[in-house]
Amino acid sequence: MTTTNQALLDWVAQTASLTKPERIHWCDGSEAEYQALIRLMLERGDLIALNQETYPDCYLHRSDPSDVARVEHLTFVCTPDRAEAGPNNNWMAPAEAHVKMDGLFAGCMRGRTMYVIPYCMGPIDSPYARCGVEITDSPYVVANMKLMTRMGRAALQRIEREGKFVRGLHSTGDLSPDRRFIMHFPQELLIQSVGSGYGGNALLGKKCHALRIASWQAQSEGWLAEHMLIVEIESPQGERHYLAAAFPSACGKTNLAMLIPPASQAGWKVRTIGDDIAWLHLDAQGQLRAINPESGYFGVVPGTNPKTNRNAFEMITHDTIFTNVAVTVDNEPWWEGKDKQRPATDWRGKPWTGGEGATAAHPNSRFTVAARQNPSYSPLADDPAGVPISAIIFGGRRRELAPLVYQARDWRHGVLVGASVASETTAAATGQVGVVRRDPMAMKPFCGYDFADYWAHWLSFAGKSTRLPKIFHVNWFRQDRDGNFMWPGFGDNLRVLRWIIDRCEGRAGARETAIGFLPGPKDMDLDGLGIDQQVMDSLLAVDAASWHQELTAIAGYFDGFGTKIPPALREELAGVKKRLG
Ligand code: OXD
Ligand code: MN
Repeated sequence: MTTTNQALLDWVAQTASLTKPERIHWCDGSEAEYQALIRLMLERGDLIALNQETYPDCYLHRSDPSDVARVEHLTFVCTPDRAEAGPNNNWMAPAEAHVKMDGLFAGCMRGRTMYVIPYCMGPIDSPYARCGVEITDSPYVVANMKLMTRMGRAALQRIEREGKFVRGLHSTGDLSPDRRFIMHFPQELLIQSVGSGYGGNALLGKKCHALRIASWQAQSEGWLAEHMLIVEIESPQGERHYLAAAFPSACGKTNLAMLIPPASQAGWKVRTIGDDIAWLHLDAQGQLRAINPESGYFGVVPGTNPKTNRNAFEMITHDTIFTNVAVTVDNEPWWEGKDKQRPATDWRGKPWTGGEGATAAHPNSRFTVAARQNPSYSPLADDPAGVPISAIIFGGRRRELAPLVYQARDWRHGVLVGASVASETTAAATGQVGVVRRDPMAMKPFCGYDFADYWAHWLSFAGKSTRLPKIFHVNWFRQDRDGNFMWPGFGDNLRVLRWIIDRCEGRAGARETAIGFLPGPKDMDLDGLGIDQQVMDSLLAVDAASWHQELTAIAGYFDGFGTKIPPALREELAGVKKRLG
């Protein structure tokens, strides 16, 4: 396979002369190609076959132990003007970054195969979809891209028709953390990543293209590229709604997107459109529509079991690549929260001995799987027109303060609600876990430009449509004084989604508070839940003193963006403060 696109041919030739691969392979995206890659990786020891009777076509990849998560401190946005990247991004001047990266890429593919992966983010015929080409020396990356994106021949044909594509150059290099960098050059539509094989750093269609570069493009073209799941909810009467929800990494987007209604919610159906990224466009009628640019899931494994996420549990019993899970004596994958078995080896392949605080599977161990394997997959994930969004939901992992659910007063207030999202950090990125940090719109690691400009862009939608989705905030993670979760979560989150839908339809009650609208005691269906009224009251309480502290923290955070902060956000903040009294 080769191409008629001269720019692509030139770039491949230049890259080959810099990186000096032994051979070049143009990926066609076929099943035969995927199987050949699997065989190659099995031979090289990059993959280990799991129990093929109980887990057919499932494989385990053990990464370098230093390469297990996104590396935010090594991720840069390289714009000519530092102010474009904003205080929310690490910045490097493009010329300096190019010199650094060229040095690291020089000769890095000697003895290796260079794979050229044309891919399409979004349904191949969608006007909202965008193409890219990733060049990599990692067969693991190619196999993952096959599961995660629409890649190969059809994507290349679209690139040849359109002429425009995002370029992504990746090499695992020598996997040294000292020579690991993830660089974005938004003006050049270019990504360069070296020294890591981990999903978020190496599958360049995902975070690098579909969020950082796409958010940049979306700003100038009038759309939104967001860290959001997209879920379809169908009532027993057949009424369908589509919700988009932004939660930080490893805060339950995959579980919410695949929710299984509990027995008490008979007749409700939930289907998944996407679990991580949404591209949102206004259509000619002013309706916000969403596509999922991905076609697979790169999900967190620990905690997955039939109670938390039966769909995911079933989906990963075949044709799945596991990364950094433990293994049982029967050669089955194992992770904390799976079942009562004891693993034989841990994620590094060492005999499992247990020990205080140790986990057998890495806390950020992952599954990679094609979306079509999900029992709750919605065929609308392939609809070129996307789905109409009724509500946008923001949320974070917060032990305290943030109530179970509240509704923003309007779009402008909703932008403040999104901009002030804070959440406890998780193992999805290297660094300390469990520390509350601001993660506006769950985009802290992914917004490709200055957050102040990004919020202004969000605010601008108010002037473009009168039919915008309603905006909500949820928090499934409130804990009592003994550290127990107060809300059951998982399937029962449907009760909250139903209140949200009913609010959108103007048929659910609410009480107005300083921070927005909250359900009153009778406004949510709690039948069969057996939750104490007192617990519900504290889940839905708005404590003025704590909120005053929060507002001060948000104002302080905004100060970090200087005079660029949109005045509307300051006004909204002042409004909440005034209402709190
Ligand atoms: C992810 C992440 O992998 O957000 O989706 O880290
Ligand atoms: Mn994510």
